[in-house]
Amino acid sequence: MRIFYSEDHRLHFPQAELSGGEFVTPFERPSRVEYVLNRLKERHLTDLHVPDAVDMAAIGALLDPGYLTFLQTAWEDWKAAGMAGEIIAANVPARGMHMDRIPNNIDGKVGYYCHASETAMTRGTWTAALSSVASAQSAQRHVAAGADSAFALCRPPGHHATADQYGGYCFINNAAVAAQMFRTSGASRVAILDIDFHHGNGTQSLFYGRDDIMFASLHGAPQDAYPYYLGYADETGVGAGEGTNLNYPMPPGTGYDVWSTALDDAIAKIKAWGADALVLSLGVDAYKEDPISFFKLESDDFTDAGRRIGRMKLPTVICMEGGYAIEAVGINTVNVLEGFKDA
Ligand code: OKP
Ligand code: ZN
Repeated sequence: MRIFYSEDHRLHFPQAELSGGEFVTPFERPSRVEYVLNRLKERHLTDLHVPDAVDMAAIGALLDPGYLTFLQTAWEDWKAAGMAGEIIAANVPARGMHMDRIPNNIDGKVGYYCHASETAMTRGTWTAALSSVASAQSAQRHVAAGADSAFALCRPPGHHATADQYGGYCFINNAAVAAQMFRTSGASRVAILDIDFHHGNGTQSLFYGRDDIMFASLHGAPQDAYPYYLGYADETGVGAGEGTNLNYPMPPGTGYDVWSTALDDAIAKIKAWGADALVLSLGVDAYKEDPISFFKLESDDFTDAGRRIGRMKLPTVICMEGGYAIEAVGINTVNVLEGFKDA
């Protein structure tokens, strides 16, 4: 399996994440990637490639141009305004306020384009986010050209990012861009399966009204887990997209029995729908030791999950999302890949 990965992810490493009322070292940190790379090497998965140059047009086809310009220029504007620290949203347009008027002031702009203030931006965030989506794009092109699958070792992750908002450690929705590129390269029906512990609110929102891209997500129930305000089972799509959004929210303590039943159901529905390509949003934070999640998967369960997904026999782009029990992130991620390959 070809693996796409860029060192430029390192350029995104804010000093701080707002967590529990204090600033902590971000859970989403560069060393996560080191653990995955080391484990890939240990398991002789060494077909590593630097991604091709980013295809901005393919990103612009899906995301808001004003948002992309904001991401590109935010650091410069923040510094020009005399801000001493990293970019952190301190205010957002809340209930009863204007949702569609973009302030000129950078502090106002940041809140307009952000939905979760735990996520800081720093000097290299834009470059890192572009390198991450470039890996997803190269993986998609490799699969569209005939490979069974490819792994994009994306960092920062993407599934919380919408057409015009960052948050939840995500800036550009890598999986969504890859899915849209599958449409452009000839697939009629593309499914995105999201097994990260957190609901992929960004991916859901991008395709909610569309019948050509199905989204299925297994995640911590929004009553109990970030992103809190989306991810309920009754969110099934709208208009033409009705029936192509599948949410499987699950409660604290959920283990592999229940989780794999949801996975099987999602897989059956994706197959029945007739998907001809798959994008897997691969987070491994459903692991029992994950510091910010509450499912109880064991490392071996990830191998089994990979096998079940591999049995779909669909052309598949696998995009890295979350996973914060850093010692185990490599093992769990590579377990999914190995299960997938051996299916
Ligand atoms: C990103 B991905 C920690 C709270 C963290 C944001 C979680 C983002 C997860 N105190 N809230 O889906 O793994
Ligand atoms: Zn997650």
